[in-house]
Amino acid sequence: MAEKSWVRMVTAQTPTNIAVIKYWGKRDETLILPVNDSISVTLDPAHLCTTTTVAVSPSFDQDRMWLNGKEISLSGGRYQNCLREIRAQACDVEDEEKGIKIAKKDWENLHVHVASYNNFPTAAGLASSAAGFACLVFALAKLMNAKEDNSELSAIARQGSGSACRSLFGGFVKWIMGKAEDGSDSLAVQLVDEKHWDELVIIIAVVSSRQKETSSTTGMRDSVDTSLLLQHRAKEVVPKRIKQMEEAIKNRDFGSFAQLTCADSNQFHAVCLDTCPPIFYMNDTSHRQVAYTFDAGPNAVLIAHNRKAATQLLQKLLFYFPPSSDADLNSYVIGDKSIL
Ligand code: 2P0
Repeated sequence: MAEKSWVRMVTAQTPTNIAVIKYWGKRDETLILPVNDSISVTLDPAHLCTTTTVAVSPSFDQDRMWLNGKEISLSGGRYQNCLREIRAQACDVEDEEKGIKIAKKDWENLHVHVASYNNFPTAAGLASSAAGFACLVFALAKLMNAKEDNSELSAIARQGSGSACRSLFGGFVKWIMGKAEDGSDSLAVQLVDEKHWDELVIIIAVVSSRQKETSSTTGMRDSVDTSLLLQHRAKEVVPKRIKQMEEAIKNRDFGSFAQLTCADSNQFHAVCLDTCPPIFYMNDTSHRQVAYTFDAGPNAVLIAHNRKAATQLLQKLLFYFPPSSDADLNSYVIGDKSIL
């Protein structure tokens, strides 16, 4: 390695994803292994994404991270697991332009600094951890010249936050729950890319950007411990639904797609109600929306068939819930899959 003055930096941008067949419940809390497969659609990075810059320098004496400009601790197990796993994959780096040479074995003693920004509310049920951990792992992989493909990286991002594994790909993505005890086969695969169904338009009606009261981690732990409906859902319902959803996506069958998406959102919230103590992710405004799918927060994710349908829907939403006159409804975020 050369002298102490150099810094190597990489910046990456990763969009969030919205599940249409939901992940809810872990069979292993440390490795973050789910009780069922899930399927999501990755949003347009222009609207909901995390931008992360990672830097390495021999002058850094510890790993540090800033989220939206505020320093956060990296001591938690999830960050530590991601950092350890990605360091294990680090390779030689040679940047001739800057005169930087890092040997594989040097990575053990080098520290990283991470600066990450979300362009949307953090932890309001808009999957900020999904974009965040996916982006962190992807950026570190580039920084450290790791050779893993996106599916292999997804298995590392999964250990930061389950839903993060699905943000390593655009288009429609499946997180395969896997069978292995070490979690090596619990990873994401792309079902179809963003061009396959590019007329779909996703509208997110932000009814609250406040931090949610029950974190997904705590909520799903309580559901696994107490909800019988969750057991039934994971074993009987989701496996069939995954097959039907894959078929609907492949055939661009909007009727089946919408029916499955709504049914799965409803069942996910039914599991939350079946949990002891019950979890309420939707508020009164959410119930007044014409909703397609709700995540672990009150915001409605509406998926329109095409631009024309989206325009009509947005006109109605703006008429009935104008952002300025309803304090509980702040804004609409429009994700146009066609420009993913
Ligand atoms: C999903 N959600 O499939 C489901 C639907 C929320 C409702 O994945 O504990 O933040 O970090 O693995 O990934 C949110 O859970 O939870 C989530 P952890 P995560 O998108």
